[in-house]
Amino acid sequence: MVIKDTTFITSVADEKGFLKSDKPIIAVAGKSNVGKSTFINMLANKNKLAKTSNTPGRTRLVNYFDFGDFILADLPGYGFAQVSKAEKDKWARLMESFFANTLVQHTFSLIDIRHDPTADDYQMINYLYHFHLPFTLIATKPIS
Ligand SMILES: Nc1nc2c(ncn2[C@@H]2O[C@H](COP(=O)(O)OP(=O)(O)O)[C@@H](O)[C@H]2O)c(=O)[nH]1
Ligand SMILES: [Mg+2]
Repeated sequence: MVIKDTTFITSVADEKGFLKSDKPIIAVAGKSNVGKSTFINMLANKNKLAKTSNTPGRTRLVNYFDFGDFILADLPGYGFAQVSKAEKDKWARLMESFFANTLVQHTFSLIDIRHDPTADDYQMINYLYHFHLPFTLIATKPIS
């Protein structure tokens, strides 16, 4: 498959906005700051398709990108320490609703290879495994 033109589609903050598409949807999951946006930019061969940041973000948005033959959904990061229990619950509800309402063909689950997987990483992988959702683990930050 050749990825030619890639465009940002939209950011969605709640389940009412989840995208329905005839194209296959591939999700990108991982903790905040693991390198999800960097990974998406690498696939697109663009620097600024997805916004990257040095500081773990608090935004709870699903960002959609059109990759031509498929759609990439950049999922909100998890595991950000300074987040309240209420915000964590909100994230969990948003993600459950995303996977329940989106026909996700595949998930790239990004893990920072410099550290052991976190409890949240295990939870994410267990979730995908439990619901028989096909996924690939991607190790990020091999060189720091
Ligand atoms: N050393 C190193 N830094 C990376 C790598 N991937 C991402 N980063 C950096 O990690 C930070 C967070 O990346 P970002 O893509 O915004 O993470 P996101 O929150 O998961 O979308 C940025 O400063 C990136 O430049 C990598 O493979 N190696
Ligand atoms: Mg990001």
